[in-house]
Amino acid sequence: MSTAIRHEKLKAWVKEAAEMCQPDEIIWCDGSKEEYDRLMALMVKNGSATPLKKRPNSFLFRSHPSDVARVEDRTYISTPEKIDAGPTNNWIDPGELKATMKDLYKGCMKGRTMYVIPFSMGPIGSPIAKIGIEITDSPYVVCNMHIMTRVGTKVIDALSVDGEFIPCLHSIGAPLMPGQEDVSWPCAPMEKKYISHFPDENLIWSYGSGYGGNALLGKKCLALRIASAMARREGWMAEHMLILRLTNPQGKQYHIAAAFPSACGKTNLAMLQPTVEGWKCETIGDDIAWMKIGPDGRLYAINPEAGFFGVAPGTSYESNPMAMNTLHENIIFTNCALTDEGDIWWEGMDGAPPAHAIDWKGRDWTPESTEVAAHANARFTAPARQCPCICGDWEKPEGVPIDIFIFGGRRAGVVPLVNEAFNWDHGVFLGATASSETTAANIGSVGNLRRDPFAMKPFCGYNMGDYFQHWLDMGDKLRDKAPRIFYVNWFRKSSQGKFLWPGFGENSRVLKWMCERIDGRAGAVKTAIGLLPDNGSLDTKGLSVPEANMKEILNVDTDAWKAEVESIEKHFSQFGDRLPARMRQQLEELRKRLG
Ligand code: SAT
Ligand code: MN
Repeated sequence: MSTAIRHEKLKAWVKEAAEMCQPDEIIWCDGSKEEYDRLMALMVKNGSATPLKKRPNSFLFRSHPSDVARVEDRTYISTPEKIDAGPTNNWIDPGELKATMKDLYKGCMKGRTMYVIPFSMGPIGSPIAKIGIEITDSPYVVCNMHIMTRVGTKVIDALSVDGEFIPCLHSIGAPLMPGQEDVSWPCAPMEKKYISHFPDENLIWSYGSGYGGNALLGKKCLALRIASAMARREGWMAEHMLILRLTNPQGKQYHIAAAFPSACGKTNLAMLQPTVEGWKCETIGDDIAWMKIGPDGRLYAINPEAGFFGVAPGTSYESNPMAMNTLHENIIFTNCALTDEGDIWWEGMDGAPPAHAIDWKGRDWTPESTEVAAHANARFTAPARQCPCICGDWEKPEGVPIDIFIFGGRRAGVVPLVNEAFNWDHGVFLGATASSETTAANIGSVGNLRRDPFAMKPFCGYNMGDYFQHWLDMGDKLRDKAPRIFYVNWFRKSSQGKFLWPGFGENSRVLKWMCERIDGRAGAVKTAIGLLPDNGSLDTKGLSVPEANMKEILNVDTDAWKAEVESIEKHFSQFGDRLPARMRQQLEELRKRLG
């Protein structure tokens, strides 16, 4: 394939990387099935992949116990000025960071193969799509990229001789010396891991980790951190959002884009099976939305990815039957447990746990074991086209017109099931103040409350204060064509610590209310925090939630919200003069409404 490359800049970049990393060999990936099969066979042979007897063409990987999730405190936004990375990002001066990383990259691929992966985020040829080239020394990354993005010769053709591409350099940081035996998941120690972004140059350098968002650079690094900075410069949006299509019994379609932090159920919501009669849901994306204003002035969204990198534990026929039915074949599983029958297993799967399994660390496991069998951030990598409810238009180059934005998080208290923003600025305020209890998707403690604006805290490639302003600017451009904005919390608990809302398919009731709000058919009461469903406008027919619980999940506790205002004030103060005046004004108005 290398003979076909006529893009001088690309060739020069690959040559430069090869001189620095010194691989034994360079392979240009063509994205073919043959390539995928060959690399998988290689990884089965060297012991890093286990083929699953029960699932055709599916494989289990076990990562190094230290390399199990995104490493936010090793992730950098390296802008010339620190202030442009903002208070929510780690920053190192680009000159210094590049010098440090060049030292690490020097000879880092010795004894290994360098793979050059041309990939497209978004359908090739879509006006919203972008091309990236990932260089990696991990065949696991190549196979995951095959599923998660559109890889191959077509991308090289689309680039032609001088097309724009985003260079993404990745190394696991584990050179192999002559005679040295390889391990099944090579990676570098934590203090040598760097996930670095140079947004001014559209450049990504990742070192030391082979896991998920640290290594599959098309996903969080390109499609969110670099793309968010590009989107601001170019007047579009790159968001941490699922995209779904809801169709009502009359056949009217609504497109919803929803932002939740990692591991808060985006994949479940994206594949929702409505319990309300006559409504239908189809999936367009489960993690990332790229949106541009179309010729008609509306906001159009594409899913830049081609697969799902979903959290495995908790996924079941009960919680997400569509995901379960996506996973029968052609799947990469990482850090799940292995059953004696040659299938995978994880906590929260339907039915009884296996009597014996091999856990994610490769040890014997039984239900009596004190540790979990699958890591809490165990993942499946699945082709989106295999999802039974994938929308026929999921690859439409121009995207789908968004009617509704939803923000949310995981909050045991205070935040009601649903509320609607009074207007765009208020909606941006709801996004800017979104909060959630932390999950296992990032390394760190679980269950702490953190403000995660627009679920973008770990993914915004520039100053978050400027990002709020970008949202306001987009609203100014969209005006009456702007999507309506809602905030949800599926995770509110009773004083006994029980979830008040059943969630999953029943969330369709809340989505239905939103659609009916748009159509002017559902009522709402004005509260201090937003518009809540009025008596009877939320469809609870056939729902077995006690009246008292319904009351509690829709309750707005003024005192609790006054405390929330203080916490928002503190959250906002970190942005200094980069906080848009319109956001400060929203906070003042909330304070006034609370009395
Ligand atoms: O590891 S990923 O960043 O790809 C998944 C996630 O955190 O959402
Ligand atoms: Mn995500």
